[in-house]
Amino acid sequence: MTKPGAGGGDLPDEVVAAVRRARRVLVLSGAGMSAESGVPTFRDAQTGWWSHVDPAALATAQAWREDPPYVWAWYAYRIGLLRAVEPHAGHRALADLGRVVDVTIATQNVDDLHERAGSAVAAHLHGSLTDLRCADCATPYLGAVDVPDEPVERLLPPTCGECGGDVRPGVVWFGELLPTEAVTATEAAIAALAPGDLCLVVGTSGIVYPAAGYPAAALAQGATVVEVNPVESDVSDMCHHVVRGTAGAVLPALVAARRR
Ligand code: BV8
Ligand code: ZN
Repeated sequence: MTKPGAGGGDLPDEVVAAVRRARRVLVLSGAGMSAESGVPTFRDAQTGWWSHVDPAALATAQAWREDPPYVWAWYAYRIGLLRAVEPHAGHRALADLGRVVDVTIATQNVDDLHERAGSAVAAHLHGSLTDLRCADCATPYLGAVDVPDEPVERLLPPTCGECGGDVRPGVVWFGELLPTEAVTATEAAIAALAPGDLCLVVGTSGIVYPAAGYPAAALAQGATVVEVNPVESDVSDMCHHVVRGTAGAVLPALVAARRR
């Protein structure tokens, strides 16, 4: 069922055939999709300043309640990082594919790299880093965000203009519900899949639910499920094919092979 594959070069024939015949493509992307743009993944060793923290321990409402400046410092650092990075060839390949076939992207990522490459994103399942809002009254915060040049241990979050509350990132923390519109859009995209369509599972460890359950739902619709990930994940075994390579190498090769 699963086939090793190298970087972008020798894609399994069945994977090329699958992308050629698909009328609809659902892309389920995770942090590995952004890795080659320079955005650290969630569970690979955290690079730099935050190598001493467990992101999952910081991405909780409890951590925020206990120490908003500590949690905000981490998100401000990530907002600053995002300002300095660009989409890579894999993001652009998906945008190219979306111009010739019906591509729906449901991402766990809180960055805007798919959009900046030209893709429409149907669902940000875990929210968006730069959708800031008041933690108390939920008023969107559109003001300036000071980002330290160097990561700092603590940083006062911006203040809500309506109620004076702390401003929080618009991401979904562990224990929080996913945005209804994101779940609805993803479930509708899965329901629209038919045999012969394709689900690309790109750069996710397949650990976080309910997002990690979507590849199985696509499989149940009869879609061909293909994983693009340099290493095995928790969803590899359920995929029809796996291409052991990076998003930045495999996706351009896959989209180019479709054209041939
Ligand atoms: C919820 C935003 C209701 C914040 C994140 C069953 C059902 C429902 C919920 C649960 C359940 N069981 C447990 C739960 C609770 C929890 C959960 O799933 N816990 C896990 C740890 C077991 N889920 C929730 O709390 C969700 N809420 O369901 O509400 C509820 C509530 C309580 C109890 C029950 C129900 C909310 C989850 C959202 C959490 N927020 N992020 C932020 O960004 O700071 S999750 C976080 O992990 C990121 O968003 C990330 O996207 C996500 C998943 O990680 P991945 O994207 O997979 O990234 P990771 O680093 O893990 O892996 C990277 C992969 O890329 C690797 O495989 C690597 O090999 C690969 N890679 C590396 N380089 C490349 C590459 N691939 C390709 N190319 C490369 N170059
Ligand atoms: Zn407020």
